[in-house]
Amino acid sequence: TRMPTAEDRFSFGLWTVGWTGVDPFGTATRPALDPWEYVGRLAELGAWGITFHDDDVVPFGSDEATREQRFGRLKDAADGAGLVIEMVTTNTFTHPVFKDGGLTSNDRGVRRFALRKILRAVDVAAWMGATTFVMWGGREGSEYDGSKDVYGALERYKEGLDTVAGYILSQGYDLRIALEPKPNEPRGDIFLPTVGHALALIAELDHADLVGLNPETGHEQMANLNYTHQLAQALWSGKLFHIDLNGQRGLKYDQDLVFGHGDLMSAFFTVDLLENGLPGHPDAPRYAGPRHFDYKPSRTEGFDGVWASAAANMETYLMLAERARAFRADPEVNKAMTYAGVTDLARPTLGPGETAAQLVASDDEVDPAVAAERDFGFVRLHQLAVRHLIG
Ligand code: GLT
Ligand code: MN
Ligand code: MN
Ligand code: MN
Repeated sequence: TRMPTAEDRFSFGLWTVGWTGVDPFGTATRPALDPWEYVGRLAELGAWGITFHDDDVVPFGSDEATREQRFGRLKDAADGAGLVIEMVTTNTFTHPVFKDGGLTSNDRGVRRFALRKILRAVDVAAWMGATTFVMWGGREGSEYDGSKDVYGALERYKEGLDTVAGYILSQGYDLRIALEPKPNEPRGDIFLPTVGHALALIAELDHADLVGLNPETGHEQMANLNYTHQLAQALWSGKLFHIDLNGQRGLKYDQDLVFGHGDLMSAFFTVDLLENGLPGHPDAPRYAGPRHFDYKPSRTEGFDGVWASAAANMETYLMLAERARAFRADPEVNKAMTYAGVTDLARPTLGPGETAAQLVASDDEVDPAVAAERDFGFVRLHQLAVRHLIG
């Protein structure tokens, strides 16, 4: 596979390569470097961009001067390495003050604290030139049903998002908000557990245009959902603002494996969608944003392993992109797709101007017994995908 280049628009969270390996059962297995120390190496590997939480760069509670100095130093390092800071986000989950959430904490003082922290991170995002502001509400949720007024929590979530979006508009920032769903972990149940839930909340917002999604592979898979379908629905809604690519194997804790190291077949179709768009819909919205990786280099790895795993994300993506292109270009695949009726779904079910009454009265009804005999050939089509994937 060729080396990744800036045109591929691969980006990494500083918290990914910067993860020290702390988990609920063990302490760090690697030292933390300063945030700017990750930048040069990512650029060398072929990344185009970086992303970060406010607290990844400036320790929680730092004074104004420290913020200016450290954010400025990171920006200089990114500029120097030719890396774009494409997205910035806020940490409203690590500090114990957020133990019952930020925007939806039962404690109003905490809610005000969280909202202020988010708004200050929005200013940082604009300063860094980021165009996406991710909001992952990892602590917004509960363990005990009786402890949370869910109606009120959704009202407060909306209030918070309306306030942040209104602030972005009033400041004239070129920024869009991307909500990141997750079903559980660290909370027993997290609000906005899936893409669908987040879409439903967005529809109720005052500035819905400014708010979209940042779906993560493993998060949707932790809800036993099909990640590629979630991406497709977000695209259909015009809400696929950003993505977090990684790997997950089944219903267990959030693994954050390298992209493709979980469900490889699903990763193939994710890349097929991102690179080739929806079959039969040349004019449908396409994802044009960064290919952002949100993974964790396993805690068994030293620094060599950290960089090898960062490279692995990009290599896997590029290999899958090559194979997905060949898949779509293969005449046998196109024949199988036609046979399967894949592109026929693009045709409206009613004729132009046809009414429900006309449909009921029409005499072109299929014989259900005959239609039921149709062979769709889905398995053969899928095997062609397997052939392209394995080579
Ligand atoms: C945290 C989480 C990720 C989110 C990050 C953005 S933070 O690492 O596990 O899935 O994308 O807040
Ligand atoms: Mn994850
Ligand atoms: Mn995560
Ligand atoms: Mn994520």
